[in-house]
Amino acid sequence: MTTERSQTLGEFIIEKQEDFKYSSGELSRLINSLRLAAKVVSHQVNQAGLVDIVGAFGKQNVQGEQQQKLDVFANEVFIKTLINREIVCGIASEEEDDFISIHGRDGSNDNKYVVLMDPLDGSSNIDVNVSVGTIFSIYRRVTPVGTPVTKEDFLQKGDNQVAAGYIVYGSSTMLVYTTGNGVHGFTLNPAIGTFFLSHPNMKINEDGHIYSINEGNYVHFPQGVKDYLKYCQAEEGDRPYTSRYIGSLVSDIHRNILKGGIYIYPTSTKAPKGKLRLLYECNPIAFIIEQAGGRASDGYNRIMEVEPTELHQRVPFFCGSKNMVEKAEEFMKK
Ligand code: AHM
Ligand code: MG
Repeated sequence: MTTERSQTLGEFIIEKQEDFKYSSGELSRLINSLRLAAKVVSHQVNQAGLVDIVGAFGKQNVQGEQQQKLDVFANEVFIKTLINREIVCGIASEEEDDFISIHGRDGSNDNKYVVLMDPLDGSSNIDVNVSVGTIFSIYRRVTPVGTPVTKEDFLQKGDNQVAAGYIVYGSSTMLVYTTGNGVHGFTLNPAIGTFFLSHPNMKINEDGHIYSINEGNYVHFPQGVKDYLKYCQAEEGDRPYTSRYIGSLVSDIHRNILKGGIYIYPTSTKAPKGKLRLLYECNPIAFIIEQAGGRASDGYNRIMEVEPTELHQRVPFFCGSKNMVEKAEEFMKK
C-alpha cells in the first residue's frame, strides 16, 4: 500500500501563494472562499430530485430568462460566502441586475479584488440530470481602495483578469482555475469534502476533432459559420469531425480542453449579438483556454481584447483548439 496522495487544493493555494513574494495573500483567501462555496453548491446539485430544489423559481432575471431554483441558490451561496469572509470589494453576477458594492462591518473595505460570475450556468439542464457549472473571473479594482466600487471596476477587458476558473458539477465535481501560470484541475472527493489535484497543467491540443454548436440554429447563422460547419463535415483529410453539444458551456468547454475541439456560439438572426455574456462567461473561459494553449475570439478578434461597455453584454464566441479556431476565423473573414 502506498501512502502517497495528491496535493489538495488548499495545499496548492498555499504553495502558489509563496510564488508571489510580496502578495498579501488576499487572492489566495479569495480562491479559498470560492472553493468553499463550490462545495456547498456541489452538495445541493447532487440533491436534485431529493429535495425541493429542481424547477423554476418563478421569477425572471434581468435578461428576461426564467430563473431556476438552483440558479438563485447558487447565486446566494457565492455572494454570501464572499460577503461573510469580507474578501472582495464588489461582485457582479449574471443573476443580479446591477453590481454589488461590499462594505465591511464598520462600513469600510480595504479589499482590492472584484469577482464577476455566472453562479450556475446551463441550469436548465438540472432537471434532466445533465452537468452544469459555475464560472468566475477576478479583477483588481481600478478605482482607489477604500472607496465604493463603480462600474469601471467591472467593465475591464479580459486581459486584465488576475484569475479565472470554472466548477463543473458532473459525474464528479471539478474545480479548474488559472492565475496566469497555467491551468490546474482539482476533483472533489465528496466523502471528505476535499478537492485533490487531478489535472495539473492542463493543455488543449492545437488540433482537435470535435465541434460543438447548436446546429438547430443553422439557418440563422452567418455565412462564415455555415461554411465552416460544411468544412467540419466534409470527407477530407482528418475530417469529418465529430459533433458534440451538451448545451452546458462549462461541460462542453471542459470536454474540448481534454479532447481537443472547438465551441462556437455565433451571432444569428435570432440572437444578433450572440447569447453568451462577455464578462461572466466568455472572458473567464477565454483566459483558461489561452492559458491552456488554445484560442478564444469573437470570430475576428481575441475575446480578451474586447472593451466592455455594459455588465450584461453579449458577444459571439469561438473558443478551443488554436488551429480549429483560426480555421473558423478564416471562414468568417471570407
Ligand atoms: P445560461 O447562462 O442562461 O445557462 O445560458 C448559457 C448556456 C450555455 O451553458 C450553453 O452553452 C448555451 O447557453 C446553450 O444555449 P442554446 O440552448 O441556445 O444552445
Ligand atoms: Mg450562463
